[in-house]
Amino acid sequence: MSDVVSLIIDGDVGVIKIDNPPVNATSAAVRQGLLQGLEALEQAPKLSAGVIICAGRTFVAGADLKEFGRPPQLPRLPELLDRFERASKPLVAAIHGTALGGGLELALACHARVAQPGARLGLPEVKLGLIPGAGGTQRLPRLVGLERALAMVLGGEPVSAMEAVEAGLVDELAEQDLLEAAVKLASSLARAGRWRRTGDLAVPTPDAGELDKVAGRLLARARGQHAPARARDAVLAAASLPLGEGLALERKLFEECRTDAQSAALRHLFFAERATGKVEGLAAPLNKVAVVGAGTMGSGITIALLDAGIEVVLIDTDADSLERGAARLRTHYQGLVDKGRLGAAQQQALLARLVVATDPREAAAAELVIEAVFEDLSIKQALFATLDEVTAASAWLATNTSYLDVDAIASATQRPDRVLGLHFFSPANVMKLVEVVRARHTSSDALATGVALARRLAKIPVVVSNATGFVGNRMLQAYGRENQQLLLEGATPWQVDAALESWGMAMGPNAVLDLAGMDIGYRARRARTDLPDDPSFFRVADALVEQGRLGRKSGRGNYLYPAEGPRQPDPEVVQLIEAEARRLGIERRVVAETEIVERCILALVNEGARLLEAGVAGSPADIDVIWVNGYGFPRFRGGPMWYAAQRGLTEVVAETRRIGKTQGALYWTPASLLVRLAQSGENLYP
Ligand code: 3H9
Repeated sequence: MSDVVSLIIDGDVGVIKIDNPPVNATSAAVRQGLLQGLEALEQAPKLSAGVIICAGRTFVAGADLKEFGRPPQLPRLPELLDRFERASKPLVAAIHGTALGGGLELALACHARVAQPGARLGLPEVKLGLIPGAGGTQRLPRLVGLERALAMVLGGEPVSAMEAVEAGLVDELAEQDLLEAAVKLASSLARAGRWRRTGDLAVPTPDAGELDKVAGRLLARARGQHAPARARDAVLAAASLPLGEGLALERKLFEECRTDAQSAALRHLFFAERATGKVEGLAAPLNKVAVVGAGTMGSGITIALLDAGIEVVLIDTDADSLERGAARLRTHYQGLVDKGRLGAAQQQALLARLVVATDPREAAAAELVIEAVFEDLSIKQALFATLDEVTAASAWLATNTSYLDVDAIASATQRPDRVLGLHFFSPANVMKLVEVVRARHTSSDALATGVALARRLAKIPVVVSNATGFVGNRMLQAYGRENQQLLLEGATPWQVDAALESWGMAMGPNAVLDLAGMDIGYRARRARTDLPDDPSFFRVADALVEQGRLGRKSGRGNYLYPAEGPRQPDPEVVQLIEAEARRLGIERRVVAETEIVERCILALVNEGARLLEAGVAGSPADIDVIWVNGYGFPRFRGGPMWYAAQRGLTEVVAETRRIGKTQGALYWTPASLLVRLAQSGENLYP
């Protein structure tokens, strides 16, 4: 029938099979094939029912995201699915893998659903700034009720096949052969001569209070995003409007989402996050990894490795630190057991893969060593010299440094081609981002091995080149310096944080400093020789540290942290800032929220462009992935470089120059890449 959809006869049942790798998305060819398949099925007198099934690893995982932004091709999915629902013969969806978005909508338009026990079903459109646009918001509530439909559509998280059965979304679990079970069910519906059209069902009467609670909770989580509120309106319409009108409203709201810049930004990130994992080079499989340094970072990395089924030797030459690290691991897993998220047997199996040691020679059998010791170049160099001696010549050696020179660390070994950076973010078992650092001699196989490991740990690796602070922290410095300068000029830490948080940053820069511990940056600045000659550079942060205000860990930093309750502004901090500003001859004034956002974000953009120019970042999309996944940049804005591109580089350059008039050229000379692109009318993205 077509390359991607075929009709196979199984007794009196026609099996429409979709085979469109990698995820059977409903591309134009699939939609055409489905229509032809349905017509052929309806016209064949010998066939009394149909089954929709997919080849490969999954049921349809959604509309084809590559088609968004291209001219639409017929048949469109909503009309096609209406046609499926009104079919003259019963249709059964046979689900394995993931039935997501348009895929679940296809299943909802069928007359019954059979799923393998491991299948997952969901409407994740909000994660792409969309709402379900092919009947999902109208048909799902008719099967599972408004409350659950709201939770699934606004939250975007899939449910398991078992939950789907309990909710009434799936009719049957196929413990054995999926196709056989679906064919049997389709045949029996045909024999009975009765089948149910989802769209004909009434929406169960909701509990209004509960509805408000569910919607309120989910919308609060979706701060700044447009799609979830539209999704709520569409789902609630299922209860108040007849199907046809509900579908028309869904269509209208879907179109608003599709043309919204937020959706373009989120779809950009979807592909960008998948592209960063594609590197040349041969990745070595890893089964045994040593982690040196049992502090917070080392323990977090160890958890991530153990969770991925890798054997770990955790080494710390200080027996007390090692014991604290080991205790942290035990507490972590015990916590999961207590919450019922891990079985006792699994806990045992995980911990059985862990060995702890104080002697670096215990790294001898490791295929990869990840160093996570104190940020001090000479300590790291000495350790790498030792590791070079004690490990096999084939072992890879990685440093988790967040800003030190990886070339200098590699130079302590005889195998600089096998040395790389693996910059995890804290807490390393939670944060998705890993900067995989290419030093001067790092081989492509070493990079590929680092990237593959990060993927195996379910993280998002981004390859960056060796430079102080790499990409993420280098940009953080530019952003942080602007924050600090704004404080001296008249803003308060809570004002800066509130402005950036309401713009969408997960946490303001001053709250972040307090969380991370301000002494870390303080020490790093003391050790560096490349900082600008600028007496106001990070002066507020330094003065706070000098007063013993290290952040949360000391109970006070930019904020006060009472033993109970949330952080609080502290007038003493304002006095300290005023004193510093006086000393530096800076006259304080009222700083507007718009100025705060503009200066912090454009500083970020300009530094990002400089890193692109210098080849430290591989692409603008890499920078976006780093800032969204490592630094809380709002996803719905697509990342700093995407934001700049959408705003227009001519405006970005003009605005950077305008700020430079009062702030000076040291920080505010627009990156020549931006100037060049703006002049030639090009943009950052192809
Ligand atoms: C929608 O359905 C709108 C409708 O309501 C209305 C329409 C009118 N399109 O993630 P992976 C590619 S909106 C095109 O690495 P995994 C992906 O780029 C959609 N391509 O694998 C990658 O390509 P490559 C709602 C897609 O096993 C490859 O497949 N659906 C699509 O870790 C493998 O992907 C969603 O939002 C797509 N829809 O995870 C689901 N999906 O190899 C989005 C994937 O070249 N997808 N690709 O890099 C996912 O969540 C995951 O891909 C999935 C598999 C869980 C399916």
